[in-house]
Amino acid sequence: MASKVLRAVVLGPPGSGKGTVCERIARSFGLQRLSSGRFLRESLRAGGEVGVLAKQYVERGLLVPDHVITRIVTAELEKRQGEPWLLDGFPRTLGQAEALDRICEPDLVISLHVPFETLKDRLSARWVHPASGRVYNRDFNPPHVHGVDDLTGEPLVQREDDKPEAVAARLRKYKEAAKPVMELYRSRGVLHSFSGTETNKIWPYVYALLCSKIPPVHAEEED
Ligand code: G5P
Ligand code: MG
Repeated sequence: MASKVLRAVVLGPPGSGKGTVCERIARSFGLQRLSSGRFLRESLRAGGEVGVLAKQYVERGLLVPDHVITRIVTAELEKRQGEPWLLDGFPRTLGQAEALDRICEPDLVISLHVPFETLKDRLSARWVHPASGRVYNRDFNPPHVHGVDDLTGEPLVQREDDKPEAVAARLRKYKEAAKPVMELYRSRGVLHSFSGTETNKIWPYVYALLCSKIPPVHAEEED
């Protein structure tokens, strides 16, 4: 099979499993995962101009303004011209999708649909270690000791925006912003949607779709 440079996007609301699915795709197909959330967290830690601008939004779980996130992500993509990539969590608005098109139109868009109640439960079960950004989940990947970071032994906290009332508002806002993005990709015929309450059940379908586009570098792993 002729090797194809694949540029793929994984979309989905907060807590839908984008990070988990992207990790598996990256491992199985050797694609480079580019996470907008991770770039933002790195900018926050670096404390430069962009980090200061983004901080107030990220801490509250609000969408960072388009011009800020677009600047960060397009700079990363420009470094990788001609290479395959996998975008995790970008674009989330029509403005971002248009900015991405100016660099490269994605070949494949994976959209994760998880019921609202499941997302609410998942996010309100999330606990973080503020100093490192390590994320735990009470049910899916709990810390070794309840309420305590595995590596440092420091206490875990719940983000303000992961409390149930705040989660509902975040999910509503996500949906409004994402709708025109989905419509754009659907109209181009590149959108593939996957629904379910468990990442482990969605994964085999995502894997099969990717296999129809590029050869895997590692056989499917169970985890
Ligand atoms: P992020 O970092 O992109 P979110 O809020 O969109 O953050 P998050 O939390 O990273 O999304 P995810 O990647 O969709 O979620 O999901 P995940 O991390 O794989 O899984 C979520 C949790 O559920 C984990 O604890 C995981 O272990 C668990 N889990 C996964 N699957 C299952 C399952 O099957 N069962 C169970 N029980 N648990 C499971 O963005 C962070 C912030 O940056 C800004 C925003 O402020 C955003 O809030 N930002 C942007 N702003 C504007 N535009 C953009 N494009 C932006 N990108 C980021
Ligand atoms: Mg994520």
